[in-house]
Amino acid sequence: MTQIAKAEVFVTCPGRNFVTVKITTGDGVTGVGDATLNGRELAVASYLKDHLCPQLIGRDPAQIEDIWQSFYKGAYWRRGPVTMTAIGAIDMALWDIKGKVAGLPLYQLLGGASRQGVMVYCHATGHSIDELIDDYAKHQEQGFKAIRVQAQVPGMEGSYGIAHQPGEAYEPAIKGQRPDEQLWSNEKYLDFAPKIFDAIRNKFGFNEHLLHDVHHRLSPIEAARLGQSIEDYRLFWMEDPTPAENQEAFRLIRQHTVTPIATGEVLNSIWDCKTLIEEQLIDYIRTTMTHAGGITHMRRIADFAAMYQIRTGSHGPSDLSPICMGAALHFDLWVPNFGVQEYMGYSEQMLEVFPHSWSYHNGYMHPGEQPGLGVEFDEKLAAKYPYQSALLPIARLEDGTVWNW
Ligand code: GCO
Ligand code: MG
Repeated sequence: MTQIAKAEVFVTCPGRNFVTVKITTGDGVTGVGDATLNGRELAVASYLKDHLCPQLIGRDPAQIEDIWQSFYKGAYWRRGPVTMTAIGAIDMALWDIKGKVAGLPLYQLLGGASRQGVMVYCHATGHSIDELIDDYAKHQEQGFKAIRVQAQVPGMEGSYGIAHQPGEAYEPAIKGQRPDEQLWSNEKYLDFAPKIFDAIRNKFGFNEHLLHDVHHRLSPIEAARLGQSIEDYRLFWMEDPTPAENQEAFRLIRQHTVTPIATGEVLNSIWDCKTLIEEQLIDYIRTTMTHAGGITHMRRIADFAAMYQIRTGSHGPSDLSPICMGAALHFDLWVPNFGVQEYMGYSEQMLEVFPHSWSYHNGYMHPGEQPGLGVEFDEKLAAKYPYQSALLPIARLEDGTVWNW
């Protein structure tokens, strides 16, 4: 294989912004990686264009580990979402190249399939519990074995995870230069949340795995109370019950409830989840390829988690590009301690820009047999959709205090 000849960065907005890295070798093999950091896309694009891509030219694309280590240690300023997303995208693109050169899909390079398919969870949402029930039924018909449920807290239009219009896909980033501000109350949420699970289990029984995202909004003691109050509904997980910057905060939740806990979508390195894993404070680790340093670093996190019987449950929102989804499905098919994979889906417009080989059947996905990641990037089509500024919202409590969104 020849050296790296080109490393390019593309920002495109086929309905939402995606950042893509494309690496080309001297003999014309290409690899792609996802570098999308929702609401902060251009910061990663600049980190890549201005700092990492020039250093790649002339390097041996086969040296994935050495390139990873030199970008991580060589920056001196380690970790953080911008740095780790940039490194993650390059890492994915290099694995893509390695797969194409070897003529093997990524999961074969990692060690082969550990299962026949990847169980994915979808999102059911509603402005009311009745609307949620209808949406749940639709997803059940599509064969999903695991369903995340979110419903709007009465009077709180800013409830996390609710589609703007019934039947529409949920999209948190809002176009514009200033973030949208949304009203929130922990007390009202705590009062309402158990009613969601009660309604769903009463209507549909215990056939599907039930998931729920608290989206970092509770204090540890509130989260402990929520976890305890919903134990009988046997959730697959309660996600991000409290912010995880302070990993020790999860001790308190753990002491009080057997509701399983998932966290990690905003964490970027093995260090960010060290205590959570070592003290078995969580059951599922949600780090992703894109935001946690690519395949090379995710493999390290998953192996570390396996020692403590913690399983993977990677973040898979539509604000990570189909390239990340492809990489994640290969990883999930291989990783021994797999739990579940989030799959929010994409619009037709988005999928046209990223032709892919993965498939969905009856609750399970498969990455396909194409060499590498099995996802391509249509540069020409992408150029028709220029970047549009869009930001994630801010949550405020009823007295105006800024809260965790
Ligand atoms: C999830 C997430 C997302 C995030 C989004 C932010 O569990 O899917 O919480 O919906 O809010 O990725 O950009
Ligand atoms: Mg989440």
